[in-house]
Amino acid sequence: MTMYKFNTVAMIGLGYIGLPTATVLASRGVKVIGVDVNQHAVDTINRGQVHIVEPDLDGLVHHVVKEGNLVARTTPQEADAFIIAVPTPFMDGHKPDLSYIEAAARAIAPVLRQGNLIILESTSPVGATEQLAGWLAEYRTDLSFPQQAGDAADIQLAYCPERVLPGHVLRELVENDRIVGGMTTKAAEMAADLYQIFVRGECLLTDSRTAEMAKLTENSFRDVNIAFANELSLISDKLGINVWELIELANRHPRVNILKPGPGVGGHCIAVDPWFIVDSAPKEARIIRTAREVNDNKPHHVIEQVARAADRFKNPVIACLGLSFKADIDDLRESPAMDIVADLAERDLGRMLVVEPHIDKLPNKLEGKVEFSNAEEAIEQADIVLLLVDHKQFKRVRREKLQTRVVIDTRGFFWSR
Ligand code: SAJ
Repeated sequence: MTMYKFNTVAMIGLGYIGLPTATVLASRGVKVIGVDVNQHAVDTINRGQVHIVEPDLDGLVHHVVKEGNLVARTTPQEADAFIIAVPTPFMDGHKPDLSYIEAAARAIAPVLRQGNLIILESTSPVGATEQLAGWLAEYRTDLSFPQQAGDAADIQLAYCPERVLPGHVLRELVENDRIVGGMTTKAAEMAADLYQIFVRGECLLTDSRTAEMAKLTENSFRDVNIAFANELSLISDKLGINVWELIELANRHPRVNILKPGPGVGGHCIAVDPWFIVDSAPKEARIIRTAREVNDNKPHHVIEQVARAADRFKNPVIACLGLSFKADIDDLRESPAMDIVADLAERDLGRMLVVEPHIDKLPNKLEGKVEFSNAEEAIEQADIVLLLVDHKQFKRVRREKLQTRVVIDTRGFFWSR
């Protein structure tokens, strides 16, 4: 049974997490004020359109804006609850950069009132929610915060990480279990009531530090496991073993489940979050740090493989299949495939034909350096075929075409028993 009511919620940050969350809340009848410093994003949303790509989001945004339940603005206004979903990149030396959270604190401080709940959703190092509460207490000396008054504080704060998979955000927002970490018990209970407006999964209550660490742990778990697979691919190359066959066989063990090697780990989370743990506990986080290094090194290994293959030809044609950071999406940011292609182009190894079915033209970084092509044409002309992303479109590639070419298959896409 819910105790706390939230009629208006302000979402600070309308990016890949903030906008879908704001939209789903609004679709449940909550009045949502979306806040973003990006005027273009605000204008786009207020027209009922989207500035990011996520399946089915456009239709839902259109609907909630038309109904008047979602309004975007560049500055916050009063609300019952504030959810902060701003970026937390890292700075030099892999140190977390909390400046966007600090800016959000500055922006909401003037409009806070007694009884408010503030939820931090941005992936953050352990202690960030307490830090946020500290900043707010400096700006608003007239209000009390959990570090001063516990459950009786005027303002309550909680940390509730998102864990949705890009490409499945609208479904996972509703279905996934949610970790709700309060700075106080009351904060956790309030936040759980808010999430229960749209979450069908379970809300699991804990404290804010455990919740912060849980988010980092989930992505580090995946990073460490991918690193194990990537390390196996290097060892197998050295020992003349087919890593895909090796993993398939080992995975027949009832308690072994090895992930897939690839050209490296991309995206905005898995390659970043583990560093927040390393930064907080550098001496202790040894496997986590090494996993990051192993995964970051994988693109160099692929580049060396291609360079060695290219040495065997005079002016080879190299077909590169895929640029995005993982299969069946159009997101080229933080993509190892992009880095590999850009590096190979710089080395001038031969003619490079690049295929990415999810975009219409080459990204600026590659413009003029490689040729944009389609899979069939590129493979037809190629001496070397480099498979970087396992897009489903590449399933149509005719295997016999590959037999006369050097194939470097970073995802085991063309391999089968
Ligand atoms: N990858 C491999 N081998 C694998 C699996 C993935 O090389 O076996 C690579 C992918 O190609 C990609 C990268 O890892 O380059 C990351 O892809 P992903 O699909 O594992 O994850 P993301 O970054 O799209 O989303 C992750 C998810 N976290 C976990 O699965 C623990 C998602 O649930 C989080 O919400 C998201 O990070 C986030 O925002 O933190």
